[in-house]
Amino acid sequence: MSKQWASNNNGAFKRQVSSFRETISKQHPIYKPAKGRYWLYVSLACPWAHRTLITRAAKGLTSVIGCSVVHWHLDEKGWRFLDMEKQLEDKGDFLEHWHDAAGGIKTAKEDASKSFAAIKNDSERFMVDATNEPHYGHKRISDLYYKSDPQYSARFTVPVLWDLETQTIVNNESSEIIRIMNSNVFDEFVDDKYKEVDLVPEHLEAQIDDFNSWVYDNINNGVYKTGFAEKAEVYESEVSHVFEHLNKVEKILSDKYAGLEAKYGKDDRQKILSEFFSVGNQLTESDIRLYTTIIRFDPVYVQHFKCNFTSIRAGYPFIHLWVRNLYWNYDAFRFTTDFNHIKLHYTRSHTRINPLGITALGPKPDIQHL
Ligand SMILES: N[C@@H](CCC(=O)N[C@@H](CS)C(=O)NCC(=O)O)C(=O)O
Repeated sequence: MSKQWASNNNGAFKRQVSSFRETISKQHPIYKPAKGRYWLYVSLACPWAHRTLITRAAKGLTSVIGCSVVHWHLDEKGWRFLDMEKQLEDKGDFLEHWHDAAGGIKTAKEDASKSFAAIKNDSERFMVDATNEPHYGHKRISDLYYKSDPQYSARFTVPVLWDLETQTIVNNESSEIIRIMNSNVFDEFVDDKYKEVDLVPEHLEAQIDDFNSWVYDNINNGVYKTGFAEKAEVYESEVSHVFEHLNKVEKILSDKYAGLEAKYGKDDRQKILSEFFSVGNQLTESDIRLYTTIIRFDPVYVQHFKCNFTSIRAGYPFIHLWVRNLYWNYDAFRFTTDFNHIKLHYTRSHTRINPLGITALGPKPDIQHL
């Protein structure tokens, strides 16, 4: 059985370092800002890729930087796109789903929400929940890595920010891609209202960096270190770190809420929520980076990664309010969150953790209303 992560002999999970680290700017000798020149390749399941999708939407870049989505199932060769040729050969399946989707009679997505048993785990199934690769007809994310660097020998991760002009990867590190998107280099191509959006304002930058750094190690990557631990002692120590740091976030958000109640009065919930963010009183990159883990926590990490001291909804009222506020009140969050991709990816791809590939149906609902 193939292993989808690297671990050292202490049984601890180690995330690889990203290899393509360029930026985009007017001064850059190669990568200049332009509309339609760059393309983002993502998985809707992946929390790191999800950061880039939220930032792209929040900064109004959806018509400046195009996007392709891989299928939720990660196999031993990595992420794959919708394979149009294969689907055409496999006529029955293709036509059935094509008509469903086009005619709106019954989409595979609706099937999935009723029963995950309707979704097969083989790589041949019709991939309704992926896009094709529109520029080169590539079948896999690995094709992009090899096109960029024929000697590439590390993992084929998403997100990938691609340059259509030089046909190379600009950057495959989400923390840097979101800084590029926030840097205003694309301002001339977006509506005025988006030029005002600054997810890393100068006066909060130090606080954002500090928050991000402990959240990354103990929460974002912490859940992976917990779930991919290969020894009980490693698991037990990592899961404790996760919950210690969720407690820390809960305290920050509960203090923040108390301050906002004092400022606006207990009853002005709308005003309170308009400033209820993790750092400062505005939406920042820290909210985006924390959100992509918290939104996956109850549906996946509690059972699949055994992060089960409690759930967000049962144990963390302020984190729960914060995540629902982002999900229900901000399109950039809600429209980039796909619970089917999220649940199916983890439970059907990590065969060492979940060999039978049965996807837990709960919790119901995936996210509660505000
Ligand atoms: N440092 C990267 C990490 C990205 C990453 O680990 N992506 C995972 C998905 S959640 C991936 O593509 N894994 C594919 C593989 O390892 O084969 C970033 O933040 O951009």
